[in-house]
Amino acid sequence: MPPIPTAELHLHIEGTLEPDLAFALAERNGVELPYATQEELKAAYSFSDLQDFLNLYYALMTVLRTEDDFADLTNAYLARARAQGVRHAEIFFDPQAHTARGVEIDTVIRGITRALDAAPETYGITTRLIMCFLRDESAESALETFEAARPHLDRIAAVGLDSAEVGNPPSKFREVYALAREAGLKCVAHAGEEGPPAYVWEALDILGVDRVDHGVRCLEDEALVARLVADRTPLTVCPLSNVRLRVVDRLEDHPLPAMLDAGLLVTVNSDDPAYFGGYVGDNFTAVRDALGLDETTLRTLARNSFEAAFLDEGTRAAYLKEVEGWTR
Ligand code: ES4
Ligand code: ZN
Repeated sequence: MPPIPTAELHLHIEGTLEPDLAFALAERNGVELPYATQEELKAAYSFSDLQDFLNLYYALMTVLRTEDDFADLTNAYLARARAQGVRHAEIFFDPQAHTARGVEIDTVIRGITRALDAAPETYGITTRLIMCFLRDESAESALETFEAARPHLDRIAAVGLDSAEVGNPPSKFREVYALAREAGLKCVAHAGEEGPPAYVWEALDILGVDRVDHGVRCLEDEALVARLVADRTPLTVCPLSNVRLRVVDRLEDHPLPAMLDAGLLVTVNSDDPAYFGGYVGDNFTAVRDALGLDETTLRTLARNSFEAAFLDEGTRAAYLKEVEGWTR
């Protein structure tokens, strides 16, 4: 059975760092990891919440130091994504997680874009790059990061907001989002993962986001659901992530069917696939099996991903045709 063609819209490139590549890069760069073996590292992949995961995520990415490292990481993701049906990927990166430890933003962007530039030919995948601000860092740091990225804005499609949500509402980043919009960038933000519906309202009304990342907690607020449906604001849902970070207890309890029933423009994505047990095709298979989704629903989810993508209309139409042509 060929995988269903999809666009992946919620994917942290640092979250694709698999244990084998992490150890290889640690060796190559002379970085000491606090784990002796891959088995010892893998034992740390049981998370109690978002912060618990973020601690490992930031610790492991210290092996990423050179332009080649970022290109290798990105190529490894693209190869796996292609095997799982991804035709278009909109990829987050966290510049502050690298600049804070002395890796220049130019190094990060050059490495990632080297792989992305070759991706249509090498993997048959089109891409966009989304620069995220760490919401647990200051608003000033986000502004500095945006200015440091200015020479590269032609390579950046959108800005996003990630890291520890609770206590760091979208309103904190009003200014940098205004600058991003002035510069012609699209805007997205993580909201309503661990944080309350009020954070989703702020992302919409204060940041003016074009998509909401996660957003699963919107279901707690009827008026918010009505707003998201009326505006057709896409939500990039990450089912396996939600289970691993204990946003939901079990995949069988995931609100994805309720979100679809409410008329929300929902997509399925992998978030940090090296940490959460699967890439986008694995997420599709898991929700199909746990939630009993039929072929029509899977096709709707795939169609939604291309509707929600930052694509020109010709390319979008071509991808939608691929979805209609897919047979299990
Ligand atoms: C993230 Cl799952 C998740 N949530 C918020 N920030 C993140 N950064 C990487 N993965
Ligand atoms: Zn995420």
